[in-house]
Amino acid sequence: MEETAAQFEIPGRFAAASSYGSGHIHDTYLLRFEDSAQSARYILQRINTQVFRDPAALMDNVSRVCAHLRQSLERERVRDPERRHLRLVKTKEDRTHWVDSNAGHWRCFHFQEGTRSFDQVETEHQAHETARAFGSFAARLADLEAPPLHVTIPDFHDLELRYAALEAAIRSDPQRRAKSVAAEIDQSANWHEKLASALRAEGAEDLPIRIVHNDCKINNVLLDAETGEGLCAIDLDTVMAGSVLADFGELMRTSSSRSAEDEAGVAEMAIELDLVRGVARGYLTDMAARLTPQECNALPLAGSLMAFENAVRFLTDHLSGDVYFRIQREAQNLDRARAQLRRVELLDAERDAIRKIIESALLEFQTANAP
Ligand code: ADP
Ligand code: GN1
Ligand code: MG
Repeated sequence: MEETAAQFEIPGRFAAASSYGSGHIHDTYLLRFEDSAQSARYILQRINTQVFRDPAALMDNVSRVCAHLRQSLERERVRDPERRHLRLVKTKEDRTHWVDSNAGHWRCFHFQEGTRSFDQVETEHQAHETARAFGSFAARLADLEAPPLHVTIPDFHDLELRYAALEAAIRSDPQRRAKSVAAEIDQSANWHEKLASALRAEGAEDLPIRIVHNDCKINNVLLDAETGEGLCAIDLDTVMAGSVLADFGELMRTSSSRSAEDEAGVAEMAIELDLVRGVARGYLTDMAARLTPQECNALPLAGSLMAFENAVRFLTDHLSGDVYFRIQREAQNLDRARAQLRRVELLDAERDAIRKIIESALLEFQTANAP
């Protein structure tokens, strides 16, 4: 680790490195460097190149997004701009990343001190601040200058392709697990049909394409450790053209229930409307004025859609032998899939209540931000 860290433009001497965080994709390490006066921390990541096939394009996106956010925050004289965007540490050769002799691709960020990320939502304030940070992020990127961002993962939120991948995994069944998850496969088929017709009914199939984060789960945001203020959207690898439903839906999926992503006790799981209000009011603070009527109309479906998409992906990975999402224990991807299927059911059952909350937040912020 010391040799890798030495490739980056970090002052002082290497003091320590340890594994960090609970992301499912990259290998993330926390570094500490010291000099006689002080110590400073950094995040060092080995990029998952199975998932991101073109790491140079990926890093081009990340570096442009970071620079654009910095300019936007500085132009508007927002307080503490450096706490509100990821800051890349370049290599000693002024590159965005370093490639080791085993073709490992490494990058480094300043550690955002005085912040915290959560794997699970606890309060309405957290839901609000998480969503507020992602809404502000999307609003600031709306005027990103050309060229378009690279597509880092093709068809990332194409639900039909995700579902086709599940069907292929069921057919090939390399781990012989399909029989034991027949109930989850059946549920998935039912939701696939129901949600596809709901999408058509809501006219939500052809929404405008805008720059979105594409991975707005709760632990991809840093909140102020003292005040809980939403500061910094992180995990910028999937920032690219997409639909508002991906971001709003992922926020609803991860921040509308006080339960873990792999919650085993699904019977006790609940969607809580105070959290739904937090997500809606937080996200729409900066985004309400930008959304078309068609997008607004589709928002109440977004949570069920993203819960279903993640259920399908987790179940596919369980059947495939856990090759995509990192697991800490046997059958964790199955527990994740079950918990997401339960969220689909709960979010779908609350769709009318969710719509009312969204409508009231739209009214609040469209009025507040009217010219
Ligand atoms: P993954 O794609 O594997 O989820 P992330 O980029 O989300 O990787 O990083 C994993 C975790 O590391 C995050 O959830 C967060 O807790 C922490 N983290 C990442 N970057 C920073 C940073 N610059 N400052 C503080 N914590 C960070
Ligand atoms: C992954 O990278 P991470 O852990 O923040 C995944 C998301 C999933 C999420 C489910 C690039 O997010 O799409 O929704 O796990 N990221 C990628 O927890 O596939
Ligand atoms: Mg992450």
